Amino acid sequence: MHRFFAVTQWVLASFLTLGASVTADAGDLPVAIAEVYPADALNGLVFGPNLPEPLPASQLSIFVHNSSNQPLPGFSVELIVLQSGINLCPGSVLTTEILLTTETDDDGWAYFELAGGGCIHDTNLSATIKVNGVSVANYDNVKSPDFDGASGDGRVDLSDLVDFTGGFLDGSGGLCHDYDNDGAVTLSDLIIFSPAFVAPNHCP
Ligand SMILES: [Ca+2]
Ligand SMILES: [Ca+2]
Repeated sequence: MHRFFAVTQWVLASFLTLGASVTADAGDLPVAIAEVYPADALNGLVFGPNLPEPLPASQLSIFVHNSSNQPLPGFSVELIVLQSGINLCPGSVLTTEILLTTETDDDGWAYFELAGGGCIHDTNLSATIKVNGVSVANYDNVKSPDFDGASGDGRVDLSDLVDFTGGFLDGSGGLCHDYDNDGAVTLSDLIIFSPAFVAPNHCP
């Protein structure tokens, strides 16, 4: 498995070069455009147990700017994730939905760490990002290497490997480990799973 760790960095770096833009009507405020890395390239969010180190794919970076590509500092940024199917690491806020809030910095960037496991596959509005209360991005997929076919239990171990391998080899594991949501569990997904399994990643 270690050979795949070496190529993790360049693949995730390539994800970070990609991004999509979604515009929104923000009333009297400038129209905010959000570029979300790596979620836009993956067409979904990736959670991961955050120890010993957060997975790169679980570190969400959001660039908020106007139509002239000028950053919009001081804008509130919210991340809302349907709780059903996702198990957060201890210490995260648990309500009827997962809600994280922060504010763009002087350069227009906001950051979230997605600590947890589970799977929401192909479900409308699984996750929403709002800037100053206006929806700027929606995703139908929220996934994690910590998923054993039933749920996430806060650590990436053999039970998760079994489910991943089922999807990778013959599709029997379903698409919960299809982190880039291209319809199959392939090498690009193994590159995200492998370092989480090798570490192994776990919740506090
Ligand atoms: Ca697990
Ligand atoms: Ca895939």
